[in-house]
Amino acid sequence: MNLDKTQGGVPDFVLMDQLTEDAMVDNIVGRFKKDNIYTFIGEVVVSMNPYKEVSGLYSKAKMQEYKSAYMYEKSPHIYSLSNNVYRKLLQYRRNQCVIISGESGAGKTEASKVLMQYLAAVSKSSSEVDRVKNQLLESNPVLEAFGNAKTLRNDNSSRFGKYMEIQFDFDGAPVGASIINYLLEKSRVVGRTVGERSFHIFYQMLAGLSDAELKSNGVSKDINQFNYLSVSQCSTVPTINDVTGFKEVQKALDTLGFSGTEKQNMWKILSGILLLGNINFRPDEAKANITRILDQKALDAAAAALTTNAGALSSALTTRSITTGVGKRVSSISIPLDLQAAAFTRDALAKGVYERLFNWLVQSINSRLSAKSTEGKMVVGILDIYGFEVFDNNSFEQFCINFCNEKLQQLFIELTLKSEQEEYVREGIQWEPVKYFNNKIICDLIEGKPVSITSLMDECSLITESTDSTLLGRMNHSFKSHAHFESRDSAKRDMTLPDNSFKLKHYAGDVIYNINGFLEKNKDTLFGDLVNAMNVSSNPLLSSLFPPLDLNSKKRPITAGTQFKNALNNLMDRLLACEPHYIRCIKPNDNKKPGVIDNERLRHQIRYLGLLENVRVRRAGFAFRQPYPRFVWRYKIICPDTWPPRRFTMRPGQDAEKTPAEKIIKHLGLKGDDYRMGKTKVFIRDPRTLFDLETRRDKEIPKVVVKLQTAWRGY
Ligand code: AOV
Ligand code: MG
Repeated sequence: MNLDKTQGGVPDFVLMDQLTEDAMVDNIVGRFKKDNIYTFIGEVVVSMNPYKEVSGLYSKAKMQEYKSAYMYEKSPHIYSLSNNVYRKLLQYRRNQCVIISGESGAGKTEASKVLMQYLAAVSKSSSEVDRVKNQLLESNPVLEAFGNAKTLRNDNSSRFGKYMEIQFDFDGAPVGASIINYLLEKSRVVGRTVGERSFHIFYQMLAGLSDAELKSNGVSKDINQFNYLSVSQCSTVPTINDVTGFKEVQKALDTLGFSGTEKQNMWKILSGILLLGNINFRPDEAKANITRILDQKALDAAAAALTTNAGALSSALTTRSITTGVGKRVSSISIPLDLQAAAFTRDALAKGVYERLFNWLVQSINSRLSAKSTEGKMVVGILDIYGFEVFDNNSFEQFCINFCNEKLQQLFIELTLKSEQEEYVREGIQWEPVKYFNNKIICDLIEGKPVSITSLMDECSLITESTDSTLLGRMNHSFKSHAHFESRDSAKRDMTLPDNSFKLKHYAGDVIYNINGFLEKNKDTLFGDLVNAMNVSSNPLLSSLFPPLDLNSKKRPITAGTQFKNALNNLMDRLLACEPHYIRCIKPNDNKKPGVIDNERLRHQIRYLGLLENVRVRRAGFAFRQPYPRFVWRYKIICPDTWPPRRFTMRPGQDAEKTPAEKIIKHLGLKGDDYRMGKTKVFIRDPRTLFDLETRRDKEIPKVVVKLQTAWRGY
């Protein structure tokens, strides 16, 4: 292991002299200033976003260096972790997963790409495998274009969650992959906070398509002609080039095998979404409760881009059919929508079309990437989700995103402690658990039984008369004295909160949610008239996104909240079935600036991520552990009983190396509690012992080399 303190700090927090938050901050800052953005906590990699290109950090040559080294032999890097993942996959033939967490802008998505690049670079190659590798890597620009956007926190913020499983064959060559996507923040399509953008692809398409192509879709380059884009007053971003971005997307779509027609159909649908946003409404001159289209041209333009019937679209936006009666007496009546409801319906359609297009894109990529056979395949799963986020105005979307982060923290807590504990048990060693904050209480508040925020949302969604304030009222009643819930009406009355809001004390910080829109977003209904209007489109892609509704189905649609909850729990099960690895991302400041360190923000992240506890757990037990053969192989030269090698060290196998390992330990002068001889590994409590071992080894190596040289000369 590289124990060089000239790197600005120790490479593994476990090696710190003092175990305090201050010491952790100092260590991470010290290393960061020397461009060492990665630090270990045992096998966990802590990564701090440099917000700049660190020279020499990533390269093919560097990947090869890490490929031939063990985890601790080289300075901490995502490559070390990636190599460990890959090695374990092949050695133990067990599924691995990498869980990347951290708040918005901390570097999760970048980390996931470094990991994918490493796996692609070091694994076997052949023409078929290279096709898979290329497609794997090219799925990133496509999904980022459609699923990422500029937010106040991050210029390339993931607005969907992504879990990708790469499948490997027996030789360790990637032969396929599958992607599961989680709740896309579709509300972004129709509006967002000032200073943020919609999904990248809209801007890329307008910047990248030729004038003729745009014209044939009924649009032009001018972003301000679209209400849906101009509303947030942000069209260009200094760090983003939409023209080159679009070229990359086009190339990636080609690599993934999307046809020219498919692409054209997509651009047409995207244009149609933008044009929908330009449709406005007015009350009928005679009857105020009847809503009319304000500008027929806007309607025609949208209908043309969506290649659907303008009349059908118009009535789907301004009226709603309701079926009444039973059996043969079923009839349909049409009721008018008021101005607000019509605008709401228009937006629901735009969001619905985009979401379905995104899901189709993921499924199409999956069908291209799917391995011919999944029999006997091993997988590496990579989880890159939206990070914890707090804005001035937080809604249902932030609620879901932050819930997801709570679940991941829960998993981290369980697994780091559990796997640690299990190892001690397996090796027959006793240990005392370390105290830590368990966020299970917050997960239960959100999804637990019998009453939780999601269960109340679902109950209210079923009752037509319920409004957002009904929901808030019920939450106030049920969680009155909950330690992590506050509102104007809770036990700890916080009168500074706006009256339509509630506060959740998340593990990563307090967030005030505005209740407005929660119920509608949870219900997430798209009226049948809209589905029909899209189904009859002569754009085959659009039509396929809206299969006809089954009018006879008695099943209640599952709410968005429950769907998300189920998907997350399914994800947790998947992750639990793999051997987990962690990348914990943190960011140095909130302004996306290189070289600027906000100590308080740093300390806050270290605290809520539970990093100090992580180090403690690692240290309270035994900071270092090594399988006997490896330990003996590396340190035998420091002990006269094991060097020059005796016969017993030459025999392979774990047990055979236990005796020499103990001899080395004794030679170091370790006693009683300093170490444990487990079943297959040696455990050393004090990390400084490792310094000692390494220093002694360094001293011995030149002698061995001199001896070898002398021996050569003798020949
Ligand atoms: P996130 O995925 O954690 O946020 P990203 O991976 O998108 O964060 O990182 C945000 C930005 O920080 C990137 O666009 C880069 O400019 C910069 N960055 C991150 N990691 C590195 C690195 N290793 N080297 C150089 N620059 C980096 V979010 O998706 O918002 O939760 O939802
Ligand atoms: Mg991201």
